[in-house]
Amino acid sequence: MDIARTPSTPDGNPEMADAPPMPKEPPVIRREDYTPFPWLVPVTRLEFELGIESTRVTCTLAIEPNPAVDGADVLRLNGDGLEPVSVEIDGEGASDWRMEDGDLVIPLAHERHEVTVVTRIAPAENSQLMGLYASNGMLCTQCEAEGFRRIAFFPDRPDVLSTYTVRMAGPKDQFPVLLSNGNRVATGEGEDGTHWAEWHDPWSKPSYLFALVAGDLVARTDSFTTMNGRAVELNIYVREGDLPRTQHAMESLKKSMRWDEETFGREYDLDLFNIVAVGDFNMGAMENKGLNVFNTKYVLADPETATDGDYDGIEGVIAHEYFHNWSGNRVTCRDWFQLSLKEGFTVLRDQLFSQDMQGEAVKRIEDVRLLRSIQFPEDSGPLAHPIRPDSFREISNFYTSTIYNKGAEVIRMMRTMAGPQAFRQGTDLYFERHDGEAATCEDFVKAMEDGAGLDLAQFRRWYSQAGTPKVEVALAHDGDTATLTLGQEIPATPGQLAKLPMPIPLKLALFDRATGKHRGEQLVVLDGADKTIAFDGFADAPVLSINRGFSAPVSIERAVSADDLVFLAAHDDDAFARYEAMQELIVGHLVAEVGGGLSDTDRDAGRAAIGGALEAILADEGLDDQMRGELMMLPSQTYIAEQLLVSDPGRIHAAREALKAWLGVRLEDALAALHERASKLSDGMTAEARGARKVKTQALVYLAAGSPERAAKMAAAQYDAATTMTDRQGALMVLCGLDGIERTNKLIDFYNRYRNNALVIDKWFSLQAASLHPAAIEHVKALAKHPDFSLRNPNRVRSLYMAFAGNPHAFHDASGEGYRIIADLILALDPLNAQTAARFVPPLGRWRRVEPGRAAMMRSELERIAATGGLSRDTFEQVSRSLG
Ligand code: B3K
Ligand code: ZN
Repeated sequence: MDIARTPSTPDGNPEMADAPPMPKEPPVIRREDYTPFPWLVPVTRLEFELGIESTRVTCTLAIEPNPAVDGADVLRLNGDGLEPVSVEIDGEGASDWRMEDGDLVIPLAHERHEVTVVTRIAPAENSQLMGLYASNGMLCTQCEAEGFRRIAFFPDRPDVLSTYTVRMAGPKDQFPVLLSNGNRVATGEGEDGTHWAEWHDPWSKPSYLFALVAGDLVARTDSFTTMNGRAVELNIYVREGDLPRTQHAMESLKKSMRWDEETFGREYDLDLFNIVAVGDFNMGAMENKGLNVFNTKYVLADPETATDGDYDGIEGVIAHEYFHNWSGNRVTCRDWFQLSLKEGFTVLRDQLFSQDMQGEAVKRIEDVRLLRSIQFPEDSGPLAHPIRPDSFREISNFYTSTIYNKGAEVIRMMRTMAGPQAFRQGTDLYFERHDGEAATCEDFVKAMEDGAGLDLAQFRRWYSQAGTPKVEVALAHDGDTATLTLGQEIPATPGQLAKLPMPIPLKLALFDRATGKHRGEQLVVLDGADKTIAFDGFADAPVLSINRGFSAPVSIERAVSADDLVFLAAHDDDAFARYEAMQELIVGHLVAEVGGGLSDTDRDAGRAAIGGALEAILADEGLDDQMRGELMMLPSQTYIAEQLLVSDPGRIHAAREALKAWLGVRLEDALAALHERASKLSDGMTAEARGARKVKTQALVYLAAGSPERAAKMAAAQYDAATTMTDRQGALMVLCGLDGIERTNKLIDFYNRYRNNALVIDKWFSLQAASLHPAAIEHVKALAKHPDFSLRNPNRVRSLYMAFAGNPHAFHDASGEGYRIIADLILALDPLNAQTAARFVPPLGRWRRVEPGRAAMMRSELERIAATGGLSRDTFEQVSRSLG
């Protein structure tokens, strides 16, 4: 069957082409305009007099001319919302300075100077959570990308590296713990119950890696001895009471440190590594040198309150931030257009680590599912951009799945083409060449060419071209020869209409239908617009398994029979390809159903093929339950919509639910038996128990669609018997989608049980907002008024509204109310936390790909936002790109 319905251009509904009036535009920053900073700042000294309401900052910079720049007659120090209290040059008070767009501009001869500027900031008023802010009585910082300029005037750009000494003083009872980057070099007591600490970081770093934490915290302490015998003290700082939930994070940290030595030869380079968990945080975590700051979500876990997914998330994020110590900190980025240099590479490193910790097959499937559900839609919509963008207005908007996840896929392809050993030679050379520097993506590619021995001349296009390539695949058979024809097309994206072909590494195997075996996997690189390859010695037409392991981040388009897909779903020895065959089988069926409508005969045949394949998966004793759980998963509604130029979310939802219900009825006994078997194995934290929990909830998902009353009873029993959050949350998720007393009872029970645990109450909000319940919109409106809801906490905002925006039947409700709710949220949140507000624009920005009735409503909500005065740069940029 053919699922080739992805659009070549991102525009769908041409009758809605008028642009709305726009407020004054923030400037566009372009990659091609890069120039080095005229000054070097070898030494930075910061002094903080800490207070929640008011903090005084004294920043002293030793500056000297940058020999790479001809001359300069001013020093421009970036500031955002700062006023200088005083300015001193070379020890003398200065008055010859001016403010320009928030920056402090000082006329200055191009020679060595010492510049001291005092500022006063108000952490308690900082709701943006960028710069220095207060969270639950503690003070902490977030500086990436441009937060340092909210603390002190500074050349706040990643290519200005400096060594920092930080002295902080404050009330001892309020801030018993005082932390910054590097090593604590001195401490002392002050007057009136104050104390102070001085920290020195010997490693030169950009301002975005600066961090400070002051608060009433306790630590889990451990140690690690590096491969060269350096003893490193490890601390994870949390609020008192949370300490018992830090063990998994600490284990993950130690595993990450060992793995990076063994796999990439990277050793830790300080005597101390601190992590601090913070409840109010805009994202997952931050890799500040020697002082990582984490969202509590990625630190705290025990089986009672965290799911298996949460455990994996913690392991992955701890590893990611730790790995940045080399890919990001020791080698940083020249400018923010190079963000994928550190993020794509570090995501690949954390993916490889998690594959080694958890098992390669399932981890790879999870990573591809994430890529397809978030990055593919981004790459085919109005916000599409290359992994090395050419321009932006607000860099915070470019911490995207494209930069992170597609960036990782691009480096993974280099690894696939080079092989792991040569790839390691490439990364060794990259670290050796650029240690202590601010580098570019080009530097990375060059090191790969020189170190790994690859020719990447054409491959560089992956850095400059946006859009998910489509690869047309056809296999012909004649006599003894199977002939494979490959062709590629890269869809147009905003600002990029014509594309050049890119090298695409495809792992493939040809299966003998009779034996169920193949003759060995091959790597074929599609290095032009098309390619034809003949395979001899096939008396019968083989079955093609292609893009095994998801060797390239492309969309494969081919005519393939349901029989071949059923064959691959049962026989392929590549776990990803097996999963992919199931997905392809189901997507093909649902796209045909939603697109043109299936005849009764074709619907029956399609369902029978899917039902048979799923039945075989349920019965396959050679499969472990983790993998069985993956194979049982239906493709997401987003992924199905992605196959269609313009789609009706209501129809996709109905068709997907109908198939689920049909499978639930057809396989009721087998699903119930699986649930019963798995229930006996699902206690504890072993891989077997985790697999058992996964298939239990998967079984309930189908049963809830096919036999809701039976499923409600089973889910309630699972909830009551649960010894882990995975089982309890899985059961409640299923109940949330059903009507009845069990739903109400368990929701009340869950809330009362965990009312003092913010991370679990986040789950309580999410489960209701993401539910299949027909009244999910009403539930979300009520939850927004719940006393535990607050716009000031990003985790809580995401738990309610991101879950809702990702709930297709509710968000796309035909009334348009879902769109209104998200637009209202953006407008209310924008003045408080622009970065988080702007993250809610992309769901509305998909309007061109939605049927005209809903598209008009989505677009008009975007126009309503655009017409509002005083939007942040973040939201302005996302809304204008989405309308443009
Ligand atoms: N580097 C940080 C992300 C900072 C985001 C700023 N808006 C976390 C990470 O990717 O590791
Ligand atoms: Zn990162």
